[in-house]
Amino acid sequence: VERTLGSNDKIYLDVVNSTDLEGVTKAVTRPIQKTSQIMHLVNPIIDNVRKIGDKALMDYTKKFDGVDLKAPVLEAPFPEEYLEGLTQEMKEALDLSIENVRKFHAAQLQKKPLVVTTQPGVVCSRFPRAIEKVGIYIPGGTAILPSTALMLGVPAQVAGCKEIVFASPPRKSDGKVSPEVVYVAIKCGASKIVLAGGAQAVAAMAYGTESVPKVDKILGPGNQFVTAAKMYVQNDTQALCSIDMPAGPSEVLVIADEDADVDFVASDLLSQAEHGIDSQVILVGVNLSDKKVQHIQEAVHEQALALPRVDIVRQCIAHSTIILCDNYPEAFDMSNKYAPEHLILQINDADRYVSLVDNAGSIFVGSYTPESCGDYSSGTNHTLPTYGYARQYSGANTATFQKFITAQQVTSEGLENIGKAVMCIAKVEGLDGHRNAIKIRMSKLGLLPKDF
Ligand code: HSO
Ligand code: ZN
Repeated sequence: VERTLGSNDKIYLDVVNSTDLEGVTKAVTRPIQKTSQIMHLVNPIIDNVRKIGDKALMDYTKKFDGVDLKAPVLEAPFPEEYLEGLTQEMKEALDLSIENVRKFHAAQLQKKPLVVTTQPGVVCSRFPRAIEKVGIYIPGGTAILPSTALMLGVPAQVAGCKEIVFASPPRKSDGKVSPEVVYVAIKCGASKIVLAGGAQAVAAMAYGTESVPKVDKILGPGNQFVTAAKMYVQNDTQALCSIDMPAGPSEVLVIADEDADVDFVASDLLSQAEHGIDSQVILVGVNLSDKKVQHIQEAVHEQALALPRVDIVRQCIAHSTIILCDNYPEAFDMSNKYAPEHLILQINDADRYVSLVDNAGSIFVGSYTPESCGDYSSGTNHTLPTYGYARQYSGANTATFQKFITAQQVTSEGLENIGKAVMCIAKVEGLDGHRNAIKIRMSKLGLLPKDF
């Protein structure tokens, strides 16, 4: 069977051998982020919202979203009419997902205080405190994303954030946000929904306006304008605002072997591909026969044609690749180098291989664990590091909404144990004030060593 390369009519992936270094490099290279290039468009928006406040925010909503609002913020308790159209079935689906995400994230809360006696008389401790005010951005655009609202809203509530603010661009049709997002806002105890999107929504939450509270941290995915605005505000000491993580297009890497179900593999590749034309989709095959590769290609093509977002999928698959490896360690090595946001293992005894994973946002283990489960309902978070940042970032979790404070208590006995070391290091640093703070105490206690 001839290997099929991408063609115009068939929705096929490119196929490269792992020994084809150029082909592999092309397959795993992420698109260049244009954040710095669009800063000049984002800067004036941020400035205006910062200086003028609500009026600027509403002007941008009119300009970019085509909605003429009377007020830019919806306050809790949210009016009943905003839940219009929400079915019982949808409520139950959201309830189940919210509960699973709540369970998993509540289990991440530190139960016992962390207290360590490092030396007799020297007690160190660490305890979490919730970040007081958080802003959660929920994108509008080609798909409504109540799942993003719950993936960030639930952990914020679990962590104990005092104020949770949602922001999402209003719909052109009626100037509202989707009832699913409003429902999640109620379930998470959000106090406000800012009816705005883009850089203007980020600026409003970072600096505050007459009706938008200034928050301490902004989270959530968004387009390049949202990302650029988040990058800007996290570097502005006037905003004093942190962000979740750098964001790039969503991505999946599937590792499959000869026993994998071709329909399952194809469905996982496509569920990622439908996110956007810039999504990254990679299949790493372990010892796949030519016939298997061909069957996967056909399954991708057949399933893609049946998807409403086939046009997006076609463009994404056009730059997606199957990389053929000879063995499992090679496949995992490839995956660790790429550091995918999502890693799906459709291989025999998949759970035995999890220990080989060093870099990934979240792992989907075994053939009955599609990414969709984690995207919505299993309990893990779907806000994950993209763009290779899985090397150093974790996905959103309960600690994302907390900071940790440390404390120490030193007794006279403790001072006797560490005082000399402190004075010694302070001396080499030329910081006599530091040295003195120890010396004064030790000499009052009659503990000062002769040579000090
Ligand atoms: N896979 C996306 C999350 C998502 N999927 C939202 C569906 N809705 C990024 O992790
Ligand atoms: Zn998804």
